[in-house]
Amino acid sequence: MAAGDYNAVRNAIRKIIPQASYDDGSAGPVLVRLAWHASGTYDKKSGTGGSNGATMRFKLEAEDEANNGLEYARKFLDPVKKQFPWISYSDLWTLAGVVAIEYMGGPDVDWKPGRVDDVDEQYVPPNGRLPDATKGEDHIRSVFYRLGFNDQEIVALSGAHNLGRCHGERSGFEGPWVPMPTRFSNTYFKLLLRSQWHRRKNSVGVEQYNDEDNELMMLPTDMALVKDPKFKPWVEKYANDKDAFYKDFAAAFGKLLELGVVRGPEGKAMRQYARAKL
Ligand code: DDH
Repeated sequence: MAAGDYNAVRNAIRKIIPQASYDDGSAGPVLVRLAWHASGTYDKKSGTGGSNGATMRFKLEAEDEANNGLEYARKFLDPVKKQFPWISYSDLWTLAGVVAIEYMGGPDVDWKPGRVDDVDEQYVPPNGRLPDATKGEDHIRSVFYRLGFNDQEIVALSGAHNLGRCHGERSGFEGPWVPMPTRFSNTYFKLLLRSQWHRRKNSVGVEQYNDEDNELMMLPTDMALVKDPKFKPWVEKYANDKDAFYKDFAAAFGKLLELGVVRGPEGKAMRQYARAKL
């Protein structure tokens, strides 16, 4: 297969998404989370972090507790990397998130190749840059403003919680947000507004919000989106206007994957350049 045939890589990623014995039968949600956590370490002031360099390959970042469970996503992608050794991990992880979103019925997200892996451990960003689900709106803003997002983009990105579930042994939280966690939709926003949510301790003693039947859940940070007067209008908008959500999600997710990726004249990302600015 010719180097640079990203359509062939996309097809190979699609093939590994159905995983009969994993979660809800799909690797899709955890692949989206890998792309997000690989990118969400960015710090706009220092130019450090971000998807370029795939620094989650190194122990320090892999063991950030926010990344618990993402080893599944990385392992699902191993055969694709073997089949296409020319693609960088950083391009593969971000592309996999984009392909998974499309596969699950979500919008097409613009994606550009060119990320490079030729970095060592000194480029690993410090642990603790990813959001902590036990916190509230101030924390959410401090993380996402550091990435360069505004309130509207924060709410749009949070709509990724239409996908997947929480795993007690990974994060301490338990359960899915929506009844069909492998279909992209705006159900998460509708549920945030419409259901009655009860603050309860789950089976491992962590406080979360559950519906009456304990089937669906929300994190404290999810509830902050309907509590905060600036976030809430966006939740309402996306609950009522699926097309606006898809469009805004695609734009914000595409922007997320580009954070810290500074491309040179040939399209290759330049890690040295970003570092020289520190
Ligand atoms: Fe998330 N997320 N996320 N999330 N996330 C979890 C699962 C998934 C937070 C915490 C958690 C985004 C924002 C936030 C996905 C995508 C995105 C889990 C459960 C926690 C906890 C992990 C586990 O137990 O396996 C917090 C806090 C925030 C925040 O904004 C404050 C964003 C922006 C995205 C995105 O993709 C754009 C996805 C997908 C999952 C489901 C993973 C899975 O394995 O299933």
